[in-house]
Amino acid sequence: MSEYDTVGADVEHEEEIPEDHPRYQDLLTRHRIEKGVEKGITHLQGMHAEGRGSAFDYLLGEETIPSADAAERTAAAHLLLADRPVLSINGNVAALVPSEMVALADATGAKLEVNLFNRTRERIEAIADYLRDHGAEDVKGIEADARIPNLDHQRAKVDEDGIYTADVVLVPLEDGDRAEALEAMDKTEIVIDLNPLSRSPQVADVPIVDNIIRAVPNMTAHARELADADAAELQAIVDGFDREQALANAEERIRDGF
Ligand code: PTJ
Repeated sequence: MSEYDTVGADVEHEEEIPEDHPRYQDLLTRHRIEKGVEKGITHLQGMHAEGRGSAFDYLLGEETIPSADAAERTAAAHLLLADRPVLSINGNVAALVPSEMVALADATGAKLEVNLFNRTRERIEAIADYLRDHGAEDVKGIEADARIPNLDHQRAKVDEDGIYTADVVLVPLEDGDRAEALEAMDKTEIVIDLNPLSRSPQVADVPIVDNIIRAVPNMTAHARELADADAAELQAIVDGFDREQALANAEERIRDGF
């Protein structure tokens, strides 16, 4: 029996997962999603989404590949250049990276908005409370006084002074219909999704094919490093990014392993 055989499904606190376990990141994400479901912030379907993501992450080598790092730097530049940037939070995002999303919002001046695929008042409020527990001050998405055009009622609900009027929006782990509908509103759309073939990264201006637990802290690090950059420097980063190449590089890594 190896020392790791003791890491079972009944880990109560994430500190109990040994950091040197060969599948540490996977165990940590699974644990956070499970706790998110227990707390009422993550939908049960979030576990299925996590399983799909985990399979792609395994094939990517569970690391941030160079094209994903470039996408993360470009995303940071877009958020810093934006007039009204918004970071969208669903039940998986809240469970996996709550304080990291708050840190990214602080580093870029973006607003945080809870926006759910399976929307209920209880989950919206539980997620907003959870983000406040992790340092968020203002959390949007509760009013839901505007609608994304061409989407069914529940999934279309957003805040007028949040996603509806945002010029740049980060939508991690997003459903394809909504990613397309946001793109049709002419927003600059940044998507984090481990599956490069999924519709959301396919329609994004900046597709980030990386695990959200690595992508968000890396975006924050880039944003902090670029804090004093002028608009021309940020625009040069944006102009130098090739979305098609980023998607192709990720697919190549997944299919061929290099
Ligand atoms: O909280 P809600 O109600 O808004 O629901 C959220 C989920 C994620 C359940 C909902 O949006 C959904 O069903 O999403 P999909 O259609 O399963 O898409 C999720 C995408 O995220 C898939 O393409 C996964 O590969 C990807 N994904 C899953 N986990 C991660 C990930 N991408 C990056 N990092 C992850 N940890």
